[in-house]
Amino acid sequence: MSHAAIRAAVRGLPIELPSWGFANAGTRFGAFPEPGAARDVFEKIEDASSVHRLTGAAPTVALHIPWDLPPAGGDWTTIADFATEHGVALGAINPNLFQDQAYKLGSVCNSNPDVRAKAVAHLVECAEIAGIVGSKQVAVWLADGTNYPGQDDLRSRRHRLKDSLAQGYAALPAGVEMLIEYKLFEPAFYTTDLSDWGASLLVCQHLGPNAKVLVDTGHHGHYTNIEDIVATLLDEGRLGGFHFNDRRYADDDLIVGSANPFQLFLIFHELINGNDGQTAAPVAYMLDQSHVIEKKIEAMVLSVQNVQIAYAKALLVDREALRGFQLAGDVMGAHNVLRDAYETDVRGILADAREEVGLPRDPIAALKSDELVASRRAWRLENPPRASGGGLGA
Ligand SMILES: [Mn+2]
Repeated sequence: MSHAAIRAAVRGLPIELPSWGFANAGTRFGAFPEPGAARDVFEKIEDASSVHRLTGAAPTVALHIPWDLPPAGGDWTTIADFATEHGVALGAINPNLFQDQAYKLGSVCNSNPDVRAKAVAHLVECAEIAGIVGSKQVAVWLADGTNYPGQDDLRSRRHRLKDSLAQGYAALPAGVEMLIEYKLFEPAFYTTDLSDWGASLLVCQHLGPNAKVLVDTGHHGHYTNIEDIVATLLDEGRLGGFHFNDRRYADDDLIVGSANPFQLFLIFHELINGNDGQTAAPVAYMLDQSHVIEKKIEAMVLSVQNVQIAYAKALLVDREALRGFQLAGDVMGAHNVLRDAYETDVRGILADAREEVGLPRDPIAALKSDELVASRRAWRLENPPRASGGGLGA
């Protein structure tokens, strides 16, 4: 593929930023606030818009309800308008079905019908918010599961799961998808009600065509072949999108491409293969990262760049040569086609892709001297937030 085609394809890949990645977060061991970090939905949108202004690649920001709420007297239109004024739009709406005290033993799978009704009402609320702000997805992740054998009846939980999610699905506005995320374990440590891609796919098939699987790259067991899952889901028409992040041991929410960039490259190779061989499949590309010790905006800019690097390398794969080697049974020939692409330094191509449309060649260097980002940080140190915020560890 020509470098011009690669530059155009990379510029055409929208990467959604998570509002929660800009706020002060922590682990259960402690939190280390970054002075001037975003405290409310307005400030998160400001910071996301900075990443988009510097990279040109992050036009939407995902919201998490109720970590992101309009201020008293405001409504969701206020938030959507604020985003528009800052050159971005609102992306996936993420319900929170894990933090309320009522969810101690689960949300949509809880044996208590009152708790399930509360969880369903929240799903319906998030579907309505998606309709108001123009979101294309409601992205559902459940903390539901059990910690001990015998704690609950597994098949009953499964029936509750399908029944509850069907009620949320029925509330989706036209054109809005429900993305169903899975996670092997944590916070539940014995069973998880949606523990892998197969469990999510079965639920999606039960719900209907607008339910699709959301692959969070941090939510698998060690050595799981994520690119193989991607190829399968894409082939079944049920790949809804990604929550990109990276990890070494478990769901660490580290910067995507920091620990295993080769895996990210192979995922993009399948996304191009499963589409038209020219561009990655049009699914939702979202980051899901929570930065504890990183500088938050810089971490997002680097994440965007890492995704673009993986994509550009996958675009470099000589697919015609690859097919030839595969059909000829030339194992090493085929493997070397992928290696050649992966070993290519694409940073110059990406810098050219930015410069061509008036963006900084080096967005991180530009960020470090950005006056608007600095002035916003200074303002936050002197003024109270404009809305209530919150989030894990905040
Ligand atoms: Mn996720």
